[in-house]
Amino acid sequence: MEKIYSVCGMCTVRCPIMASVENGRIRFLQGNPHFPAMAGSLCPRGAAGTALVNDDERPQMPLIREGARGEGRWRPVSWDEALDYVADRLMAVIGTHGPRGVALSDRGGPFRDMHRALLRGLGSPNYVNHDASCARNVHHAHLSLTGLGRKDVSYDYGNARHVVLQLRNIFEAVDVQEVNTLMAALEKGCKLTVIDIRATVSAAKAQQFFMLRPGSDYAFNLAVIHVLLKERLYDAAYAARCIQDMGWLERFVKPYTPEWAAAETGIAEDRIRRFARELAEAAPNIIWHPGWMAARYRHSFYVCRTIYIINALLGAIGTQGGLPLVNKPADVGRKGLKTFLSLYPAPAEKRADGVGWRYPHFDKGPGLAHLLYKAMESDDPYPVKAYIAYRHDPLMGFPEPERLKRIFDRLDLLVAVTFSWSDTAWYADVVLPLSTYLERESIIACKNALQPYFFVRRRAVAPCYDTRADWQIVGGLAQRLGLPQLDFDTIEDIWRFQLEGTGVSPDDFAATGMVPLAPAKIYRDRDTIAFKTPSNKIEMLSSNLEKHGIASLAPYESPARPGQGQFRLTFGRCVLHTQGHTVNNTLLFEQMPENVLWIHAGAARDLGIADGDRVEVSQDGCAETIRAKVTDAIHPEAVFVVHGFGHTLPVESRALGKGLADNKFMPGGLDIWDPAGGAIAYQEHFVTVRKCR
Ligand SMILES: Nc1nc2c(c(=O)[nH]1)N[C@H]1C(S)=C(S)[C@@H](COP(=O)(O)OP(=O)(O)OC[C@H]3O[C@@H](n4cnc5c(=O)[nH]c(N)nc54)[C@H](O)[C@@H]3O)O[C@H]1N2
Ligand SMILES: Nc1nc2c(c(=O)[nH]1)N[C@H]1C(S)=C(S)[C@@H](COP(=O)(O)OP(=O)(O)OC[C@H]3O[C@@H](n4cnc5c(=O)[nH]c(N)nc54)[C@H](O)[C@@H]3O)O[C@H]1N2
Ligand code: SF4
Ligand SMILES: [Mo]
Repeated sequence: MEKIYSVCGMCTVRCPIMASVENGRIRFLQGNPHFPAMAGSLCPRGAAGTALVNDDERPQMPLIREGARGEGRWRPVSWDEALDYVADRLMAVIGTHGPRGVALSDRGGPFRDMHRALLRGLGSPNYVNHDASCARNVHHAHLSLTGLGRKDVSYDYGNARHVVLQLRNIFEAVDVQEVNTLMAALEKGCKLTVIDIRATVSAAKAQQFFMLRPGSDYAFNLAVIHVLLKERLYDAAYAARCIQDMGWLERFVKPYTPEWAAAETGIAEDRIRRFARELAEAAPNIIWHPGWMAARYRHSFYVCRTIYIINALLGAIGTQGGLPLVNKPADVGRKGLKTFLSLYPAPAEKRADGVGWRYPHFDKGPGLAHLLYKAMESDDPYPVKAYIAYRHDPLMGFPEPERLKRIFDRLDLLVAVTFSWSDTAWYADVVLPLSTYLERESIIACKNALQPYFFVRRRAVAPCYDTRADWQIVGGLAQRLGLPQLDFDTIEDIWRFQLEGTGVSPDDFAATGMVPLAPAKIYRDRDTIAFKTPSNKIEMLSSNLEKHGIASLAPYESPARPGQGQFRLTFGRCVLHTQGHTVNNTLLFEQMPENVLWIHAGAARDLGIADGDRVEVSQDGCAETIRAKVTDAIHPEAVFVVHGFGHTLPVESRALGKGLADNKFMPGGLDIWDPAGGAIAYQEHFVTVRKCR
């Protein structure tokens, strides 16, 4: 049996995997055994990869729209015809509106270099990724304190003594290596505290669980800072060396006492005090996770920022057993991959989403997708008329799908590059079907880590339909658009281009699927770290934010309470599905065909709702039905669903009509976002629930 080392593609974590292949068929998928933290394991979605390959309800050949947008009448075409069609229309848009009239969005991650270079080669600045719907607040919070990105630090669970999860459900929103490392740490005596509005699987594994009133996290965190400063529990030597504006912070948190926070959060003041003291005992080996899907409230940025502040006060940032800095190739004396972006100059044009000029405090890299959509809606600052959704489903991932459709109606060209059907692909003019991750190879990527490494996805089996790998799709477009540097004959040519000067050859990946760039993990000396802020220190008062009129910490505002008979609509992940794109997977559908509505037992009793009843969730004329899960494990002000259900596409026979789509209950949601962190505030919406008759 042949062993192929590759990379899982069932979610964006991209775990290293090993596929056992016999006679061109995959017999078994498992974690790559050369990564000790994988321990050979995969999560259920990773194990269900074969069902994705065998799925005959995914796009199987290039398609061009015949009827109206979203009508679902398609003309199957050859790759040549599809690529000619897209290239011709892109050139037409560029002819009328200039290169800036073209935009591309993707899902972020390590395999973006070629399609980003395609957009740059055309001369457009309008690359965005999905992050405004996910972790942008976390990223900007870290940037404002340390000048470093969210991924410039790692979480050293293996050496931690106390881990805090707030807005983070590690044991269901899974990264396999993280789960395994944290489990091993817990077995060794590391303490776990969970702060959530629901008792999750992570909460069940914790020694301590705080069930907060939804949206009151900022109050909780301010009170913890208050105690750390008042009782002098912070790491004074670290603060003197690395932190700026401690006096200001102390004045800011003075009114935010645990007594005050108790009324806001519902957590007793002595529990908050005791918790702060416990953290200080374990410092600096603590990790208060800054959150991942923190696009929830208008002030979520400040939740993330206070989390990083607490990590800093306890001396954990840059520290072994805390949040040590990752190493990039140059940090370990190695040359990084040659990038395709370097083939073309960065466009001088202003971005359509206003990031970098209208909003100078945001990181320009991936922009903010909702602001791009608003530019498409208004032609302000200029028209954007062609849009490639590359591995991105904004019609499910952003609020207000009907408004977004009207926005997309203003485009001359909407292209979806995807391996599964999605609401966006269904609404597109052209679908360019990507081979599944087991049927395609990727460009080489670099993982910045304590021990950084290069890794690559290899094709385990040949594509079963007329689908293509990214490099073939991008190359085919590039060749037609006058960018021959991006058109390669073979993937090996691409790998050789990327590896130039690194001392690594494509063959070096055969043995384990990766090439380490350092002999072991390297922890940098936390006392010599120069942070990337203007002051080189961790800035409590962010010079970048303050310069642009944004408060480093905003005064606390109490979250709105739901009206009579209403609930705040909250959502998250489950271990069996990835966002909206696995519901139709035969194996995963069998395990979990629909989502349920978590509702507090007391509230349910008042409404006459019993566990398992069908209920109607409604809001201003929008209504959907779903089964109720009646439980004490959720805060009474909230209802909760797993995101990604309520599919409406006739091509997905299994997913069709199962469960409820949370994104439909967010009126005006494209305009409700966090001005300091940039992300959408998805949880500022309320619904009414009643039992179905
Ligand atoms: N199985 C699986 N794993 C995944 C994914 C997946 O789709 N499926 N997706 C990946 C992606 S893209 C992401 S972004 C991550 C997300 O990873 P996480 O952010 O950890 O996951 P979520 O379930 O979105 O949210 C975490 C928790 O926030 C809680 N929460 C909601 N509102 C509040 C609040 O006001 N206060 C507090 N304290 N908690 C609140 C929810 O109850 C939930 O338990 O997961 C990644 N991993
Ligand atoms: N209401 C609500 N909205 C949310 C969330 C929520 O919980 N509730 N969660 C938010 C979060 S955390 C995130 S990350 C976003 C996720 O939303 P998106 O960023 O859109 O990401 P996905 O749904 O994971 O994938 C998008 C599409 O890409 C396709 N695809 C998957 N892998 C690949 C690949 O390797 N290549 C290509 N070309 N296509 C691929 C999938 O089939 C899917 O159709 O949604 C956000 N929006
Ligand atoms: S967490 Fe699961 S689905 Fe995501 S990459 Fe890892 S194995 Fe695959
Ligand atoms: Mo996400």
